[in-house]
Amino acid sequence: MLRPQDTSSRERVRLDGLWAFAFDPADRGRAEEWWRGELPGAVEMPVPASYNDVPATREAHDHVGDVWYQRHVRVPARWDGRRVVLRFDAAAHRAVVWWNDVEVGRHEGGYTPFECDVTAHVRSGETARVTVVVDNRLHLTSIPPGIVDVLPDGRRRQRYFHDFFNYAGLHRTVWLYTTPHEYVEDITVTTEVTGADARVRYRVDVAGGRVAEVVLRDADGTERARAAAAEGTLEVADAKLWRPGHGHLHHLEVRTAGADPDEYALPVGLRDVRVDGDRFLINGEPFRFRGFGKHEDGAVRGKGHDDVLMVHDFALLRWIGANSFRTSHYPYAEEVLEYADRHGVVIIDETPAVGLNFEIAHTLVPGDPEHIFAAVDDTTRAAHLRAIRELVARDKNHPSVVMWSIANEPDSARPEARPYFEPLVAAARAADPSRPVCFAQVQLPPDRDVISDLFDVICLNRYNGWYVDTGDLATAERELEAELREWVRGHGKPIIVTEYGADAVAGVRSVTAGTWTEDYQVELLETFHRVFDRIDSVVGEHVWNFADFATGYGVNRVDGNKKGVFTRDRRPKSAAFALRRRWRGTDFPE
Ligand code: BDP
Repeated sequence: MLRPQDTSSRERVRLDGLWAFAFDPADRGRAEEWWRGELPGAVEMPVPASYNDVPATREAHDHVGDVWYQRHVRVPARWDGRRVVLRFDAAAHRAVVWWNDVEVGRHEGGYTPFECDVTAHVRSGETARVTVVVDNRLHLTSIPPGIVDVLPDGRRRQRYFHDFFNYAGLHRTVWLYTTPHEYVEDITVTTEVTGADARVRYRVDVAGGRVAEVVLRDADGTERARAAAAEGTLEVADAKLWRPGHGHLHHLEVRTAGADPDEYALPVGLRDVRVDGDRFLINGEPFRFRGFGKHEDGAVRGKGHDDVLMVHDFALLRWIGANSFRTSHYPYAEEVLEYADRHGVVIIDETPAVGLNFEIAHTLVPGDPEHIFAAVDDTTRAAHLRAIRELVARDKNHPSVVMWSIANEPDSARPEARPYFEPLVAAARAADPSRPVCFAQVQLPPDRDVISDLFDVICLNRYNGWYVDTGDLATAERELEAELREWVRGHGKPIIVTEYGADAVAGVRSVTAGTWTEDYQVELLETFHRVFDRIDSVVGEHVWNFADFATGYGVNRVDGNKKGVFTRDRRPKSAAFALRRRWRGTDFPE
């Protein structure tokens, strides 16, 4: 799915800013057809943002159910006769959209975009009313899963099995954009590198028309290859490659034929990714992942995309010497991927399939199903499949994305996990044969895990010294090493430890390094690093987490999860300096 662009044939307008907004805790809006007029009792709400923390009330923070957004949109008169599309970069978790009185689209899945073609409803020059209802409820049929309880006093309470706050709303930009009626619908590019040469395989889908030309240009505008077909291979001799730390981009310029041609310019990084034995290769060179699991999370705006925080986070990644991160536990804003493309930051791109596990959830009540696979059904699996396909459809052309992670910490010990995951892995491979596929596995030794052999890279979330052998780093070191060696023996694949860490409240220090101190966090990370450095197959270390982040209520959470190496407002804890000493000055370029 292509991102909106301004080109000679296309124009886009951002509909960000303050929208009219109403909570709908009693589900009145759909029955009363609120889209037909002004929202009752509306307040103003910024877009993009999570709505939860903006109004400063407990009800807003804990809201479970529908909320309504509305604004008026003036369609420029010069758009007369064009195709007009309303696009939501994200609506968490499901939305219905009306253009004036007409429903124009609906979508489920809070972290991937959707589009509503409104051409038939637009009168250029008119002012239209756009209304969106956004439902934040998580059910056993959704990804991520959850359960909504109705309490004796009539309130709803949302339970979920993942460890970050269920922020909701219009988290990313809303666009109105135009294209010609015959337009470039999609482009798929895969790249291969052989020595100094690169090959670009491309496919262009044109709605209602055909391709006139495809030109690959280097960053300075030099033409490197050209073709006139919708599908083909472009050879680039002596190519300037995209490499970790060097986000060199070419552009594939596509023009359609006809009297009203469409133009689109796709950024392309010339690189390739391969797993060979226990090595992870980028352009044939072994790559070692150093970085974090992150979150889209900030004070007040929650999961609302913010360029300021994004650029600062990338600056901190550079400061600390990280070369990569995982989009734990959902697809991040496309701005983030584009930034990573331009700056050579490597990404493991994850679906929102987090919390498919009752063993680690602390929110179960009597009467709940015994395990997750007894709770979810074909609808859940269809939602998971859609999440994989939508992730690949959105992100397939980003050179920064080197691997798909199709789930975080599912219950991979249950025999039912295998029939659940087999078709999903196959679907991920079918959607993109060019990248390895993984999932992040929770604290289970190889002999208890029933799905890891389906994947290309062993990604392990390990909490030795924290949830296991709390406070005892000597045992943690011994057991971690023994377990990793079992993985090496059993699978012979590259291993990335995709999570390890300890909670630390910034400012709490101790010479005896007790749990929750900055000092224990440093010692725990150093313990893991000693083990990693003794095992060749460990090709990656992603600390949990880049920054402190908001969670639901919990007796083991102090104003959220404190495993950040930076605080929520991005101040370094001692661990940040320790990581910087380890990571800087190695192979990460200045
Ligand atoms: C892991 C999860 C992650 C949590 C982390 C923790 O993958 O989302 O935040 O544990 O408990 O199980 O800090």
